Amino acid sequence: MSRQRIAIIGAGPSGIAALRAFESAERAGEDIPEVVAYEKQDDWGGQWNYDWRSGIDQYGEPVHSSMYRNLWSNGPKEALEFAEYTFDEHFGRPISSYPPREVLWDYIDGRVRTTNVKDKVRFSTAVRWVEHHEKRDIFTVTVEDLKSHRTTSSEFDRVIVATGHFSFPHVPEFQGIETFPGTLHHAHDFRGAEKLADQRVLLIGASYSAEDIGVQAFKMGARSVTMSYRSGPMGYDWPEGMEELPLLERFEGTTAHFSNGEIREFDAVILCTGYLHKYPFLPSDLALQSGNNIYPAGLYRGVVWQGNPKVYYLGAQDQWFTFNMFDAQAWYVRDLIMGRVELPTAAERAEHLQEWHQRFQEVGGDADAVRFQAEYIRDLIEATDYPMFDLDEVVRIFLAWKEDKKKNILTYRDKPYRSVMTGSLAAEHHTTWLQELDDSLERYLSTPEETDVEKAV
Ligand code: FAD
Ligand code: NA7
Repeated sequence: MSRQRIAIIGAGPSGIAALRAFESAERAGEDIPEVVAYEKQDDWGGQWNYDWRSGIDQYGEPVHSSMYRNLWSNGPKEALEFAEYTFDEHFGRPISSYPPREVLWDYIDGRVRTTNVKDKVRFSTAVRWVEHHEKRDIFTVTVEDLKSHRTTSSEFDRVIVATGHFSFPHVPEFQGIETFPGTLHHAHDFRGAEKLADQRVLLIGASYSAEDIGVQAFKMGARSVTMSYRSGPMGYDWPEGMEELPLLERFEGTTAHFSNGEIREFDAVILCTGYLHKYPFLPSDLALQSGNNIYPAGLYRGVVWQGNPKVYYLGAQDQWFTFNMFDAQAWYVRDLIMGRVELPTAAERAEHLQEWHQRFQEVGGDADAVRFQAEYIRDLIEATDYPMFDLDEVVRIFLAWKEDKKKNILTYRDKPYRSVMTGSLAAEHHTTWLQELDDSLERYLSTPEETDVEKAV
């Protein structure tokens, strides 16, 4: 049999996990398929590869990353740590539990920096179309080299979709919003809160983006921060100057009317209304259609496309766990592809899907959702040689994190957690999140003199 050819679309944390999974099998002496990854950005890291642009990038492509300059991890790093490459190994010493974006990019990159996997990535190359040929059971993948404008097609036996699902903003209509004269954009285009100083800011939505952009705006001196919820409030003990109101009903110029009859004036509005699953390079019979949830329909074990089991998705679920979940998925998909794990029949897969879908339907609340995702990951790891880790302890870390946020939404990022991989306790950072205004890797890893820390205060 000729060597299989595998296309990986996207080289964010999920695509890199797939590359790493094959590389580790190769290191163990196995013959691996020929793997080609396509990444439309000039470098890898996906969301963690910060782009100062918003809207359209230098090649005329939609900007991928929704991350902002001041972003720090929104959950403890101990919950996302790779089981086979720890933070201690990468940084050579304990670091704090909530590193800034650049530090996490460095960690993702560090795991594969010294391997040959970067050679397998075609950077600045956008996948334009994927077509499955029924008779020959192969895929044609058509890509554009964004630098040379050359379009080429190649054939593959299987396709791994790892393009993420937090890049295409969901932009609902609000009555009268076209009359709002202040600054107005979606969280996807938000790059930093500095210019919100002294502004009256409205964030529509009640999830991670609203919460974090809200506290960033507060930190940078916004005059007021209002967050508007549809289903229910986040309910944190917000500091003075921050508030939650029910759904926004309509705008009249700078005035916003809320469903409880309250009225406020705003200078800036940011829609934190989530993202769409969108795969413009896939025909509809291969494209996942889903809301942002932890068990998207049609994906056996969360990764195998039921409509064509030679198409796989990584990272398609809403995420409590992130990097280590992508690894568990990538290892499982690799083993399916390499024949180390047997793919059940379509009927068996449908039954499994139904069973897990039922379990997903019974999830009631966040703590349950975290446990569900932990069990999902356990099921994947048990089928592969990815190192099992203490998932129950990670669940406890997530639950403690949620308690920390309830206690104080402005200080939760200062708390250290213990790694389930190494047992080492995170360092206390030299500067609290609220006082730190320099989010760079250099500053993060520095050991500033006491006077510098005082200066930052
Ligand atoms: P992505 O990171 O989105 O990577 C997908 C890659 O596919 C990108 O590099 C993109 O350029 C490429 N691509 C897309 N389309 C094409 C195409 N047609 N052709 C070629 N390449 C393509 N997670 C955490 O663990 N902690 C956090 O604090 C955290 N904060 C977040 C904050 C924001 C604002 C957002 C949006 C997400 C955050 N996340 C966080 C979740 C984040 O999505 C994951 O950590 C992770 O980046 C997902 O990895 P991925 O590889 O699946 O997708
Ligand atoms: P999420 O987590 O998908 O949340 C989207 C939010 O937007 C959620 O609170 C929704 O309310 C709200 N929403 C959606 N449509 C509307 C309308 N029409 N009106 C009012 N509110 C609406 O997206 P985020 O951007 O917060 O987070 C995505 C990722 O980025 C996440 O993984 C983080 O790590 C960073 P609902 O609860 O559905 O009523």
